[in-house]
Amino acid sequence: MSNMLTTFLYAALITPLLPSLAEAQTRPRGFHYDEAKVPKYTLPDPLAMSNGDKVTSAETWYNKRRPEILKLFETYVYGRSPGRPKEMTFEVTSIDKRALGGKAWRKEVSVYFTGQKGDAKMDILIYLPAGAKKPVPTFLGLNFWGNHSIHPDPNIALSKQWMRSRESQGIINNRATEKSRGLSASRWPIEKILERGYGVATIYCGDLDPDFHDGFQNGVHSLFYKRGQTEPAADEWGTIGAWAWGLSRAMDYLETDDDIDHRRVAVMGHSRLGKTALWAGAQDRRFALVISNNSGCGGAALSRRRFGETVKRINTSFPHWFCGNFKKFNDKEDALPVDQHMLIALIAPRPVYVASAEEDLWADPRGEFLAAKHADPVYRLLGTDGLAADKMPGIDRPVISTIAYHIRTGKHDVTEYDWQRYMDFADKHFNPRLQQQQR
Ligand code: GTR
Repeated sequence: MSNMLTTFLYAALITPLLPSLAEAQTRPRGFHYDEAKVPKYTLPDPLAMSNGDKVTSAETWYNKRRPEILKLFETYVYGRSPGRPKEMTFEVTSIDKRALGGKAWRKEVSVYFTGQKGDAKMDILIYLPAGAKKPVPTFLGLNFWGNHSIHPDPNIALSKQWMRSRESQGIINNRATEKSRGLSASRWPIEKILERGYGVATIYCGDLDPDFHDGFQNGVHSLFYKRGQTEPAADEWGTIGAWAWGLSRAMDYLETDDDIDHRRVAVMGHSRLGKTALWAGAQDRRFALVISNNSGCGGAALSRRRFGETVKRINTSFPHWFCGNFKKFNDKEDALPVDQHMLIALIAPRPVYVASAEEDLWADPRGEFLAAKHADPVYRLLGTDGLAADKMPGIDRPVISTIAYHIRTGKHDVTEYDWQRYMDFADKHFNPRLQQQQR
């Protein structure tokens, strides 16, 4: 075929298909993307006990209702997780005080879950601003493609863990190669974060549990099986539970590191790892601030709206993410004893940021906003300003109160715009005095 003919055929036949292909990826067919199709629903009241008693004091919230909601999420959504293993140890495996051209300190730390050097470990990569007065407030988050993917820095140890192959980006036969360095760098603007005085700590999620369903044989689950147990019980942790558990174990380390201000650690995550950040922040009050970036179904979005991704769909595509009991709510969202606004409420009164993207309808931006909004009564009961917006704000108009929210232009991703807002938010809540001076 002549080149001209090929070009003509491509333009005539293929090009018109491209937007719909892209759309098919971000908006799978057979799901609702239309507000008019959202069914009528009633949300459980975060401030009413399961027996109907109203919660009117902070004391009752902390002593009764919060534990009740936490238990419901453990039993029906993410599963129960173990605590910190007694034998766990840490080892600083590298430290460079002249990293990134002198701008940063880079550390790598291995966390051995059983105290034995071997595969039952995770590796934390840490960057701290070189000139900063230590200890430094820090963003902690899991990454999708290995620590070496967040920056082209050739000195980050290359992950040896299983990861999904992506040949074009240097992940061959489920293993990272040199070519995959920096592959997610656009999602981690390290220099910008360091310039604003924050540190970054990150771990590859696959160190905790590789993201495919193998019946929970790989990953950390099997370290905790009772004699004869071969998989988690229906109310025990799935993969998101294991990832969130890893964030708490990273916090165990951060508490021992004098360079890091462990009272000002923000836990952050995108998409499935945003669901994870919320669950980690909900369970572990050592996280001073929580950020959910485009977390969608099973994250910040209300399940009862069934807008975009649904409970049934997520349990079918990712049978390993949630606990076995969550599958009972496939097509039965109204029977859930919780909805995702109550997950956000568990974080109260600590600052929480929920962020959406305009084109990310699969994650239901309005459902994410509404969950943040319906957590507001709990935040107010506990004496904060909650979410300072009655209606969903316009595109690129962030609302920065104790609950913060934005919907930005663009697609499902983490962008520098998102990070700049998270740092504004952290400045406000971590450095109130600095903020006053700047005004
Ligand atoms: C999608 C999934 C979403 C979201 C996303 C991601 O396939 O349906 O819930 O988690 O993956 O993590 O990128």
